[in-house]
Amino acid sequence: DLERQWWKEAVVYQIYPRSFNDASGDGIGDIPGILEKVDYLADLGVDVVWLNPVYESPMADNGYDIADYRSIHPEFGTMDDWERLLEALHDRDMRLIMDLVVNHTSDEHEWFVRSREGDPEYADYYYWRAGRDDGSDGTGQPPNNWESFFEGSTWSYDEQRGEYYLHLFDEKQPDLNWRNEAVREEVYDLMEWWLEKGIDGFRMDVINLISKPEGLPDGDPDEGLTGAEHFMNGPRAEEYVTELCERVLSEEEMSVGEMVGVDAETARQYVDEGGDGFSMLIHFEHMSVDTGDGGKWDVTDLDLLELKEVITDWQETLADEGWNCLYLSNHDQPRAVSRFGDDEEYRRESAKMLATFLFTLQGTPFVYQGQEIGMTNTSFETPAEIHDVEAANFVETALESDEYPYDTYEEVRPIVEARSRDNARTPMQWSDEPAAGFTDGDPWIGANDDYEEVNVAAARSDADSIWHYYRELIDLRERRDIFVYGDYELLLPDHPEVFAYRRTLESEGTDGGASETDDGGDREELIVVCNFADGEPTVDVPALAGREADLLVGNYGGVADRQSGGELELRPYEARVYEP
Ligand code: TEU
Repeated sequence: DLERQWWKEAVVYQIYPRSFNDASGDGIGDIPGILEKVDYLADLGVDVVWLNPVYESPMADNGYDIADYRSIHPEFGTMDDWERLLEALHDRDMRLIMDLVVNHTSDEHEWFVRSREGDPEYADYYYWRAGRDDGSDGTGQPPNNWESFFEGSTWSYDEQRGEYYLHLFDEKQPDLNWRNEAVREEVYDLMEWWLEKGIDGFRMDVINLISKPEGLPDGDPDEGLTGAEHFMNGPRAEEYVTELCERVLSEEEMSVGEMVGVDAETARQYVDEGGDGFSMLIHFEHMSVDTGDGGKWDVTDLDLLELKEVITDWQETLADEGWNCLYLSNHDQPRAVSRFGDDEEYRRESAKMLATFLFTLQGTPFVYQGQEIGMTNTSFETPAEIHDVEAANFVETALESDEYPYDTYEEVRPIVEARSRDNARTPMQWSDEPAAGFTDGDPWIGANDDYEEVNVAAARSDADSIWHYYRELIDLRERRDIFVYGDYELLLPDHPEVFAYRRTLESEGTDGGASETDDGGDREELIVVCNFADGEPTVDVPALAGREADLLVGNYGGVADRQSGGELELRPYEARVYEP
C-alpha cells in the first residue's frame, strides 16, 4: 500500500515571477504582484506554489544564475515582501517550495569572484583546468570536448585566473565542484537557512548533473550532447543526493529533483520516502515525444504511441516505490495546448482534454501559470524579439555554424516558434487591458496577441471555460483518493490517437462510489479516455464492455450521464472519465 503524504495529494502551481504580475509598474513581475494574486490561487484551489528563482542575480538566465542565495533580487522586491508572501500562502493553507540552483552559481557570486582571484579558501569551489596544448598565450584549447546545453563548449577561459572553468549552461553559470566537501556544506547551510524561514520544500534544479567523473574525460562526439554520458547521473550523483536528503530534508518537506536524462528505472535511485531521496522527480522523457534524433530543435509531430510508452513506463516503474511528478508545461517548455493539442479551433476542448489527462494519472499534478486558461505559443517575427538565452544561442549557432542546415532567420523561425522557452514566459494574461493586465508599464516581454480573448477575467466569467474545468478537476482529485493513489493500467495500447487507461483502488473502509470485492473490501475504478487528435473515432473499450458506468467528468456537453457498454463515439480532443 502506498504511504499517504501531503505532497502526494497536493496540486502544485508554478509561478514564474518575472511574468506573473507586476505591482511596481516597471514591466517586470514581482513578489508584491504575487501577493495581489494569492486569493486567485486559493480560488483556483491549488495547494502548493513553486516559485521560480527570486534570488539576487545578474539575470543571464532569468535567475538560474544566483549571485546570493540569501537575498531577494530587488526587481522582485525585498525579503520582507517574500516573508509576507509566505505568510499569505500559509494563512490560506497553501505551501511554498523554493527553486534552488546549486549545480552552478552566477559568475558574480562571491565564491566565484574569489575563486577566480585564486583565494585559497575558494580556489577549489569550481572546476578550473588548464587548456589543452597550452600555448604561450596561455589559452590553447578547452580541457575537453563537452558541449553546453546552451550551445558551444562548456569551457570558458578566464584571464584573471589564467585557466578555463566549466559551465554546463551559460558562461555566466559556472559549475560548482561538489567533490569539495566545503561546497556541499555551503549548500546544506543555505538550504537549512531557508527551511528555518518556514518554507515547505525545494525544487532542485538539474540536480543529477552535480557529479563529474575524475579526469573529466572527453565525451563521445556521436552521442547527442557531447559529454552527457559523463555528467548526467555522474559517478557520485546518487551519493550526493542521498547525503543532501539525509542532512537537510525529511519526508515532511516536499523535495522535487529536476533531472535531465533520467529514465524511470534510474529515477528509483533518487526517490525515496524514507528521507534519503527526493519526493519526486521532474524528468524529460515525455518532452521528447515530438522531437527527432536531433533533440529539442528537431521538431516532429507528436507520436502518441511513444507518449503512451513513456507515461506507462513511469507509472508502472514508480507504482510502489517513489512517486510521479506530472507536468505538461513549465517555464522551459512551449505551451502544452499548442504542442500537444490545437491552439486554434479546438483550443478549449484540447486544453481541457490535456487537463483531464494530467489530473487522472497517478502522481502530483503541476500546473504552470496560464495553463489554467489555455495560454498558447507566441510569435517571434525577428531575432530581436527573442529574450531566452537558449533560443538566442540556438539561432546564432544555426545561422553561423555548419552544425545546422539553415541560412536565414525565416528558415529557423518555425522552429523557434515551436520550441522557444519564451513561449511560456510571455505575461500572464489577467484581462483584456493593455499588456494583458500584467503591468501598467512596458512589459519586459511582449504579451501574446490573443490576450483580448484568452485571459483570466474572461475565463472566470464563463462557466464553461478551461479555468472552471481546472477547478472541477482539482476539486474532484481532492475529494477522491482514487485520483491520487489508484493504480494505473494502460488500455487500448495500440490506438494511435486515443490514450485510455484504468485506475483502480482497493480499500478496506467505505468511500463513496465503491463496489464490493470478493474479499469484502471496496474496489473503486475509473476509466479515462482521451482523444489526442481532431478526428472522430469510435473506440471499443473492453474494460467498459457489458457494464454500466457514470460519467464523472468530460470536456463536451451532450454526453449521457450513464454509459452502457464499451463503444464510445468521440469528438475532436474529447476526454471522458467514467466510473463503472
Ligand atoms: O533546466 C534544465 C535544462 O536542462 C534546460 O536546459 C532544459 O533542458 C531546456 O530548457 C529545455 O529546453 C533548468 C531550468 O529549469 C532552466 O530554466 C535553466 O535554464 C537551467 O536549468 C539552468 O539552470
